[in-house]
Amino acid sequence: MEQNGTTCTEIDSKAAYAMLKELEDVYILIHRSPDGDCIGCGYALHRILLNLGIRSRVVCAEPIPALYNDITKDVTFEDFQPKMFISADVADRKLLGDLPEELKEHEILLCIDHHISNTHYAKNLYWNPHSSAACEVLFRLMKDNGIPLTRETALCLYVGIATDTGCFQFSNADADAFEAVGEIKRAFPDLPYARLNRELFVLKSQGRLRLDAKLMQDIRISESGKTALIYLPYALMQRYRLSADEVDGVANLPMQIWGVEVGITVKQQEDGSCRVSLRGGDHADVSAIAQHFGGGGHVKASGCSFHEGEPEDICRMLTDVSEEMLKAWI
Ligand SMILES: [Mn+2]
Repeated sequence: MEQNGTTCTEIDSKAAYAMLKELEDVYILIHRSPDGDCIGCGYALHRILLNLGIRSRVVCAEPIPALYNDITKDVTFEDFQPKMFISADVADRKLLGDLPEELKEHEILLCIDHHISNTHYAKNLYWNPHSSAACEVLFRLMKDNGIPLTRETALCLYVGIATDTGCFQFSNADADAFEAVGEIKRAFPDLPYARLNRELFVLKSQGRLRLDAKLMQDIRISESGKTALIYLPYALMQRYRLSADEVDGVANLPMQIWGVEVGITVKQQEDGSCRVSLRGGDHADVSAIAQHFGGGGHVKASGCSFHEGEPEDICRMLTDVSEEMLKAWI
């Protein structure tokens, strides 16, 4: 498959590992708005490369939330000058975000991913669009090549799979995902799984709790009761003094209502643009809504961005398209 003149080759786990072994001084790129999956996959790769005697660094355009401190302990090197680039959990080059220009343009040798919407921007792609998480794809690579789990990689992979399955509540939590996590837990039964689950999926700051209350009060539910939308103006984030990562997961709020099939979250950014997160219930394919607006993602979780337009108009367009598409789904 071709994109921008570069040919992308899909490779299997053996070829991917053969490629990893030949790397030298690597930048591991992960996506903007970093989540547990890209962080887990990036740092697990960092550990695997370390064991192969290869120097690497995980690079993200945006700061990695302190919430992930358990898995982001990396080994740093003096005079580290990257020569090669790989990417983890990045479906499209533009999702790398605002990286320095020379990093943005650099050839990416290998992408490890699980997004059906992957644009084949890398030279080689090792992926499985049926996998719950990029971390599950990496788990498969390790298993196929006899790379043993370590405490560090096990924790990274657990965090990634738990994150992308919404702590095993989304439909992507299939037998393969449970099997991977079963193996991880069997190999390292005493890792802090329970504490991490609570920290990643339950605990929130006081500001965040107040924001959730406000958003739930103002939630807009369509006449059919099937589309629910929350709009988060940038000023509201400031009022509650919230950082971008503190509002992570806010997109799951609309899905807490019985009967809602499409949950839409419109987040206004500092520059006035809007980032939209979409969540789907049993019948909806929200990647179709995202694609309609130039975005992409998974069937049950996807997103798109608007660089112009009034938030009110954006909210209305999204709701209208959702309601229209829902007619075909239910
Ligand atoms: Mn992912």
